[in-house]
Amino acid sequence: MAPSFSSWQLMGILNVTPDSFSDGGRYAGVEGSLNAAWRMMSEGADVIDVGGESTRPGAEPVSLDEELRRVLPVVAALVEAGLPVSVDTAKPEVARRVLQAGARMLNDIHGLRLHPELAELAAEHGAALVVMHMQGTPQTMQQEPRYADVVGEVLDLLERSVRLAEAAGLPRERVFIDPGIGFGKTDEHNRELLRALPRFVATGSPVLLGVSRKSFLGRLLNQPPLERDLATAVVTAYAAGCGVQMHRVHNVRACREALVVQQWLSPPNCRTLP
Ligand code: HH2
Repeated sequence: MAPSFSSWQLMGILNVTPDSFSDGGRYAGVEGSLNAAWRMMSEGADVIDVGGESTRPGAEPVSLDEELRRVLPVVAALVEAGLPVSVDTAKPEVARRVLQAGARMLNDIHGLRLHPELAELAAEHGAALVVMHMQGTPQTMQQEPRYADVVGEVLDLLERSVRLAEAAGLPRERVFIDPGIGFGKTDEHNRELLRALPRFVATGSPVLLGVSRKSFLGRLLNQPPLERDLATAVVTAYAAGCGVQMHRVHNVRACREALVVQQWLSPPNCRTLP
């Protein structure tokens, strides 16, 4: 999917997992997933991100067979319905099969650190790729995250991921960088990264951000995950003002409304787009 720099894009989250932190077990079967995807599209989603393995802190990894069983039928149904599909996976075999089934984007939370071949697969299929930053793994990442300079270190690692992707044949404009909010970061790290979003945008790579319902918002507002949509929309509008292009969210409608108002308020040329 060619990213558009003229305005923002919304990625709707469709977790086909029993244990995701905010929407686990919510969409029963292919039919339920398809309905949820259609609803997000009607609310303004540009792409649906299907995930078959929860990445919440401490989540257990799932086997290849189980992830394929969860993800493939849903991807096939969404593609068949003509919907643009991204898949959140760390497994090259899952990536290969969903790309063959018609997915247009891969979302790699390990930023090619575990499996650089994901970039070749995306390039072969003309797909886009998200490279996210994470310190550690979902099992260990929140134990004691440490950085000397969180923004500089995250930018450096993402630049390495982008170079790997370019070497595999992906043009830079098809590689979204993502600071990985909540992945091996304290609340203070998250805040520093959010304040530094213009520096990520200034790299010239399209930027994707995932803050939806994350626990730093829960701690700030003392709210459970399903009550964090207003806070998510506020951060989303702020991020768009910094030039972030793609927003990965659960409540598409709330975020779209926030983005429409934000864009209406922004004078022409005030956004720090590359
Ligand atoms: N966050 C989650 C999962 N995948 N991918 C990218 N690129 N950026 C993110 O911030 C990101 C991501 C975690 O959120 P969610 O999918 O709602 O939960 P879970 O991992 O428990 O399924």
